[in-house]
Amino acid sequence: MTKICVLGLGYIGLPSASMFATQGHEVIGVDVNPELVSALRQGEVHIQEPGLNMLLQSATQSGNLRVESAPERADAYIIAVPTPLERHPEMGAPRPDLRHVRAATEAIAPLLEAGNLVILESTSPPGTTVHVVRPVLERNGLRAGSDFSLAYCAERVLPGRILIELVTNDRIVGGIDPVSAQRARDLYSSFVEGQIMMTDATTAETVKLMENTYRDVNVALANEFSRVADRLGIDVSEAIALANHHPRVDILRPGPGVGGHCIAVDPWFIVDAAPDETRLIRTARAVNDAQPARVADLVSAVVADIDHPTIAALGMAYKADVDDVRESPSVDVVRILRERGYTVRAHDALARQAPDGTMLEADLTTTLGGADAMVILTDHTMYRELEPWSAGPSGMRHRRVIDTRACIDGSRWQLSEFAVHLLGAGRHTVDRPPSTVSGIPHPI
Ligand code: SAJ
Repeated sequence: MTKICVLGLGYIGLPSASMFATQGHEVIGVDVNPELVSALRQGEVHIQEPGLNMLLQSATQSGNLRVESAPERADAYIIAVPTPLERHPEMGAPRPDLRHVRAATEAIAPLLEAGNLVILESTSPPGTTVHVVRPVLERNGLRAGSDFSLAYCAERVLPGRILIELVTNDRIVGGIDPVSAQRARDLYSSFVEGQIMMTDATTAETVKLMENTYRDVNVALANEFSRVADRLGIDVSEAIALANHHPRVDILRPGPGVGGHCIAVDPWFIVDAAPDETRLIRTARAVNDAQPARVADLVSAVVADIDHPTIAALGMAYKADVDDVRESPSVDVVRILRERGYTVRAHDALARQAPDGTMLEADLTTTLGGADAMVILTDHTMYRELEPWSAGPSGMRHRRVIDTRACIDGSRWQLSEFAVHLLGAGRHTVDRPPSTVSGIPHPI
């Protein structure tokens, strides 16, 4: 049994700390947010993630997990704090903000003893372990490699499946020397069932960024294909489904843009590290970042014949069946539509608050009541399973749906006299112009 101090109790730190505790390690979970610490001490979980409540409960009940506001001496320290982007218009490309990593490392440094193991888990720019974390930890005279071990090991879990993937995914550990990598591998092997592969710290940091950049570039390609389809008057969903029958083609799905705290962020860490070599990565970011304005343009076209239209925006979370609204493209769509003077009612199946803290609509029926169009921005199960008859009687003023995720069965909605608009379905929008029963509620 090892005493482990986990710094940062967010989407990754909390599940990892709980997992180590249920495997019999003594774990001190640390967070600098006092409200979070007191909520967790009362068993309240701030993250909506299947199974996390139960896992935290059993970790706490086993007596192996304590939640504290400052770190204490341990055998191993795991840093799982956020690494956001710093964005200033005058600065050009966004840059990594490492202040939380620095602060966590500074908090560990005075506690460090010979024989300890320190692991950085936060997604970080290449070189962070060696050039940022190591010098701070060595300030008191101990040397990384000879006196203590230092490694990088990113998580790769998918929100919504965190507890499953934490156990089953392969992991990459990068040591500042082979012993550091082996010690980190041994620690994770207490619950990881996937392969644990070893490399150096900078390679491991870069691998994590490459994985998320790969996904971003591929979503951008799908989004670009949907623009091409609009231009050509073909249906992008049909074209992608057909292309994916090729044995070596797997095109992703177009949508309102890329959100979340990882895929929209991590490519910038590579751009920052190698600005002259990353034209494709920057272009992909620009393509994905332009999607919310494209969705807003489609909404504007659909309600162009209506004075002072009211739009029901469904889905503020960045993807299906999670409650995370950080960096969500839906939020940008709503902002742009409001800037254009529309009344927008924003609803989410799971999240209750917008990122600025304002409350979202509590009830779907009220959100749709009197609306001139509904725009589906997140493919939550609740919206995918929404019945046209349940949207109709709630009194939408006009029966118009913009489905940015191609997630509802459009033909069923059309049978209920809804005009359905999709991104990249030029043929549909050309064949079926928006119905214009201006001002008259449709009878159902
Ligand atoms: N998206 C599309 N079309 C698609 C797939 C995704 O528009 O076909 C959009 C989603 O709607 C969402 C965004 O991309 O807005 C990202 O969603 P995601 O499901 O692709 O990924 P995340 O951000 O939830 O989690 C990613 C995962 N990385 C990869 O799949 C390479 C996860 O494994 C990482 O652990 C996580 O980032 C992270 O924490 O880095």
